[in-house]
Amino acid sequence: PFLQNVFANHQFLHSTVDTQFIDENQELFNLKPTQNRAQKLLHYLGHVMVNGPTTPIPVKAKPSSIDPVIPPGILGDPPVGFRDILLRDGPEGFAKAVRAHQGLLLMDTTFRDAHQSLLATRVRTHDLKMISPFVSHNFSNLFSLENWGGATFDVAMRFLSECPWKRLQELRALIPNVPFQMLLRGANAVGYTNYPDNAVFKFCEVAKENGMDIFRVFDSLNYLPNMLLGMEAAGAAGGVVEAAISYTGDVSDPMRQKYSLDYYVKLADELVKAGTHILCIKDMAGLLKPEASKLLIGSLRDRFPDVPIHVHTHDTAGAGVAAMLACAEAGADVVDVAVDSMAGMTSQPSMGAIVACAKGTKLDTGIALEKVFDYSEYWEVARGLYAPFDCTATMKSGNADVYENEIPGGQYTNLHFQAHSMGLGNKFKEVKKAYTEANKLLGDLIKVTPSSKIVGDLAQFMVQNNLTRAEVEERADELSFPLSVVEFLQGYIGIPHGGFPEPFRSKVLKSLTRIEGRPGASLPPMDFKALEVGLRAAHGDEITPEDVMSAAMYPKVFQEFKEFTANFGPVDCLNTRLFLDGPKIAEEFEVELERGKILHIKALALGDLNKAGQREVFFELNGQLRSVLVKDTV
Ligand code: 3PY
Ligand code: ZN
Repeated sequence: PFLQNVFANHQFLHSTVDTQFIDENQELFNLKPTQNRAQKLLHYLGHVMVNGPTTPIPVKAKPSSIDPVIPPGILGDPPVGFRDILLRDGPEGFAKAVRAHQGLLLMDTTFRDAHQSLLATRVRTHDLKMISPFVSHNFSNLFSLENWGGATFDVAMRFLSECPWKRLQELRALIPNVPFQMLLRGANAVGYTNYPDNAVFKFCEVAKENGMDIFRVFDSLNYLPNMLLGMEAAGAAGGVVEAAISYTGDVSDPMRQKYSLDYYVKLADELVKAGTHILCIKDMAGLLKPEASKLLIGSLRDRFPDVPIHVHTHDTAGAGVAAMLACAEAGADVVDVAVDSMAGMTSQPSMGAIVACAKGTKLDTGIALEKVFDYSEYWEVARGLYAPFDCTATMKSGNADVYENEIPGGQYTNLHFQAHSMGLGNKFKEVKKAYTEANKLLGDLIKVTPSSKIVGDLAQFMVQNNLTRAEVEERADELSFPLSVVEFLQGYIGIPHGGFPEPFRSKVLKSLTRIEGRPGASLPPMDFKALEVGLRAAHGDEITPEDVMSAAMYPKVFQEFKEFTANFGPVDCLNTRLFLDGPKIAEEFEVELERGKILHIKALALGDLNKAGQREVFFELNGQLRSVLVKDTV
């Protein structure tokens, strides 16, 4: 299968050539990258065998040795789903159909938020693809499948060395009937900072072209100008706009007045006025209690009889199922769940529990429980492959203390990991307490990416420097705060509800500039053409419009990802155990580079350390002996 090139030329390999050889044999230097993808993958596998995983591993655990099995039930074409309605009737028609639907609809978060919350966002395209035909055939009545956006974009490139766009394209091909949903951080798109407006618009356009359907748009401060920008961008791309109000506080507690029922209803008015197709309550920390659900969703239902309402929550305290059932009772059209084995704790409430509880009632989901069991079994085993990232290694349960600290699901898990790695048993309690205090210091914020990170950074700063809230307030003009905190106070992510905390802000900023209004409005537009030219110069001509967007969002991460793949090839083709752990000696396996192009590989031996600190790793590749030299860095 390999074309003749210099690497297969006897004369060249034995160094009996001079530069004239190049002139006389130009065709041998036609090196298409595809020709050595196999060799690059061997290099990767050798590297992992010698040095361990290339991605940081938070837990000392090995991927399980059991492979997930695809359940039966994938015959013929998949049934018609809500995406067929969307393609036929457009976003408005789709919204009408959702509103008219009898029974409760579900969004499945297993492909995004569930693993972002439980497995450090590490689930790879390989394992998503395996189960995708089953989802398409057996969950055709889902409202949507959340499979993109949030932290997945960054993590795919940074830690999994795979292209987030390729993930979207491949899943789209396998699931044509269920709408795909993504989380768009408003003017922050899929990043942590504000981007120029044209970058947000272009991002949505390319996402829609690659198969994205529904854009859940939020802003981490519920700052309306940022939200409107994101909504406009998603709408202009032709997507379904789902404006999401981030929920904090407790509308059922008369003592909590800052984020009152009135606050949420007024914000919803603005979003409906701006033409959102769907209205979402995004309860990122899992604070929405059943009583609050009745009040909030009941009010929104009465006020907007024609607008579909979608509710997102996390099960951190353990009340997620009760809350989502209360939301549905109060008139929500769609609630978010994750399949059972990927549900609970800081993830979403369990799909199986909701399907079972709604069965036979007016909220019946129409989803077959047996199919949920099969789906759950797949993920239970697949989850074992991600043992090095599983929060249950250290976190044994959810905790109702979230009603006090209000830490969003994904961040709760991250902070737990971090506190645990500091080696002190009670550190997490201290961090959570500091988080509560830091939030108060900053004026009681909505806390979700990126505002949650700012509160977390301040909390960590307080723990590290042993500072109380009163001390921080008193010494605000002399402390050197984390950059994220300073920039927040400067107005870099927008303006919080109720304004910035004073005199704290003035004491910290002194003469530093303050941004007025929407931060993105003062950023110059991004020059995509110049960006593309630069990328071609750096990485060759195979730069796609999707690559340009990756670089626009994460320039450094994209560059490192390209360098990694230039060295190690398409590692997304490897199964997860091989990716994380490499093969065992004498193990034989197959790698599908692309449809029908399969490599047969056997790991043969690991050589001794040579004088240059390297080891030779021997493989059999499609029946031929190959070896790679790997620097031993352990
Ligand atoms: C994200 O922004 O990634 C979130 O999941 C917020 O809930
Ligand atoms: Zn979430």
